[in-house]
Amino acid sequence: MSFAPELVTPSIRRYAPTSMRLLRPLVCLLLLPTVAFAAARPVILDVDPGIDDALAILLAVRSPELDVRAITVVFGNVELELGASNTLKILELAGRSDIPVARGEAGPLVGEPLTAKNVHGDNGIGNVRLPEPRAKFYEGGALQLLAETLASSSEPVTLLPVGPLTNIALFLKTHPELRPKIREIVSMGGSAAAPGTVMPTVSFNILNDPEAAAIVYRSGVPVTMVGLDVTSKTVLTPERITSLSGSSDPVARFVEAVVGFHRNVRGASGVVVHDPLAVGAVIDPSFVAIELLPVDVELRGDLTRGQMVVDRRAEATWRTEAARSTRVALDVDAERFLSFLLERLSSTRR
Ligand SMILES: [Ca+2]
Repeated sequence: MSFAPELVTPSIRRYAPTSMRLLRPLVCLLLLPTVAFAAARPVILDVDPGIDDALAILLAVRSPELDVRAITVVFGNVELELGASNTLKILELAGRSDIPVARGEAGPLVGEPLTAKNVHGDNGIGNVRLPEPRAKFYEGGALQLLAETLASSSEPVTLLPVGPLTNIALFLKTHPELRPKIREIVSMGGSAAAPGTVMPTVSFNILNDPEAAAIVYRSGVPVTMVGLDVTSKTVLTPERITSLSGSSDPVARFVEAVVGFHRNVRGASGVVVHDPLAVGAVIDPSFVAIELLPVDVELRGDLTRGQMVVDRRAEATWRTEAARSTRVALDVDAERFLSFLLERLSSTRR
């Protein structure tokens, strides 16, 4: 945004008559929103709130680099209806009820859904009570909202799924004609080498629908895995958020409360901000170190179903066409990202 006055001012100063100089502030004001909009990357979030989903949504809507066109909800940390209600509440908290929200799948393609209320609280957002939302859901459902949003976009849209990949997999299956409108998929879930969460080598999001993950990662659409290798290194502790104390900003108060939930109820050191890092990687890819690597999903195995298999051999023998479109985040500048996240979550400036 700061570029606009610098671009406009010299030409006016040099060529415009005195009367035109009076119009200069107005010209700048008219141009500023145009410049900001043109720079924002269109994204659609797919969420299962979820404390870290809530932080991811708040980061996205408070980041001028992103244009959040829609949010779809999937089962996961909590049941679909609860996660969907949480999404409306979080958007209302952020003053962004204008963003359409649609409900998607209530369970995986195969098997039964898992929840993680032991981590996120019975209500999914650290048992923090937010007002009942006034906004209504987009009634067409998640697949229709994805299709309409992509079809109506003049430029390819980035998909940001941070829950089980069920909605995205079904969308890729049912709307192959819209794949060219997907710029890339940046997904939180999986692990290349870090310990898993619910199983020794398996993350919650992938275990909750391995078949959906296989469809997405084998689709040939560019997919970036932002997994436990990087997200487990980003922990928002009470010590880190002392700057939020006493803030009148309702978002800052919410963040303080959910981080406190982990400390007080779970005895954890803080909130591992898995999902916000995927959003951060879209805003500024330099937060993470990403490599082009073949990735596939183990669908069998008593102990390994849902494990992401990342081929890091120097000469991988099973590189397929789809594998050439998969990338993996292997390292993160955690300190810089956490500072950035807190700055965004503690400020209402956009
Ligand atoms: Ca999530």
